[in-house]
Amino acid sequence: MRFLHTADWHIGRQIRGRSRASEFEAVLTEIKDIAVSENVDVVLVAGDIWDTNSPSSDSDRILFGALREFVTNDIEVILIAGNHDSAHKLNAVGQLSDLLNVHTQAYVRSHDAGGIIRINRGDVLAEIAAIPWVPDGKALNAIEVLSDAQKTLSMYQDAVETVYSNVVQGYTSGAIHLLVGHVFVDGALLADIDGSERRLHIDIAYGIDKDRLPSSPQYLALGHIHHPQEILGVPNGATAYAGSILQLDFGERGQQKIVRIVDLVPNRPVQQKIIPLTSGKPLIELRGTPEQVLVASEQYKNAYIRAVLDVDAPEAGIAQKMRDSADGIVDIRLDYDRLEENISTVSLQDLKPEELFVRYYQERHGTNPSDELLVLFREILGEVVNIQ
Ligand SMILES: [Mn+2]
Repeated sequence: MRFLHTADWHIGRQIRGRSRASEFEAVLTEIKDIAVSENVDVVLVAGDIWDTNSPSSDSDRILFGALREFVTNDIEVILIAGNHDSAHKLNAVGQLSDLLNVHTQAYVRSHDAGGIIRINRGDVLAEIAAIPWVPDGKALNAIEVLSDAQKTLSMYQDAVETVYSNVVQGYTSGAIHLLVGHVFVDGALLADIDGSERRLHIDIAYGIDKDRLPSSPQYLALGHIHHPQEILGVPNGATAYAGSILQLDFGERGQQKIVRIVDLVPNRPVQQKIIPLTSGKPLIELRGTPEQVLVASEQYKNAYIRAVLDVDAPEAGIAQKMRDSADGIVDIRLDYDRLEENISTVSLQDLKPEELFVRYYQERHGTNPSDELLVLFREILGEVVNIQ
């Protein structure tokens, strides 16, 4: 049986207030085309289907349109809830979509109460342990949450391990054994930009060590981390994040988005391959003076651009000016020498309004306000004082 593993669709996500609806439509069409041409039996969506827990009607239209295409092509779908999704909403969708072989797993269920989704294709049976995001609020009670952070994180990990090992107990012999989950695995790579790797660890985030994942599934199809990657050194040997399907924010710039095609037969190691996705606009960062960035942006007509500007000091209105000059620029950062942070012990009550303003400005922008700005401040302050 052939599976397509994808995750973290985040339908409805915008970038700095701009809609990406047409990109979502394009990439979901691309995924459907891949599934059809690769003769996929089942599409696994490992959570974070929507970007928010109250998605717009337009986001629903995009999702249901994509599901309809899979159904029309006789491809079954499994959707599990991620931390961004409303589990109740996914459960509601499932009441009807189940009839069309679009299976949902909104809540954590034990192996004997629906934790395993069974799919028959021809004479092959696949048993898919479907485990949505385990909400920390459900996994931990109030007393546990009140203990120190390390203890809380370790109790969460125990809870996740218990859930995962419970659900896979439902496997029967002779079937394909798969797991689809939305979970953070310790040490996962968040980003690798300009040679600097960023990894996340379970000493600061709710997650689980890879050694505590179950070994009985032939493949663990994971969602949650947006950087596509295989997790190496896991007990079962085949565990991967599919990653998101568009570069969703500038931390994901440069990432090649993909889907994974996974072939499974009972009791055999998995065969897998990666297919790159080409839809959606790239996210890039350009650095230099405002003029240099504008010139460079000419080459990136089809990208969302973060401009990191070399300036001497913050300049009012520069962000708007840049956005107006080049359509692709959606994010502006200013790069200038910032004052050393000094932790002040002065009580705010002892400061005059102008001193307060200067300190606020220093903290916000890392430099001193210009003389013109101070003149303006005094003028406005004068007016306010007169009103009073
Ligand atoms: Mn996500």
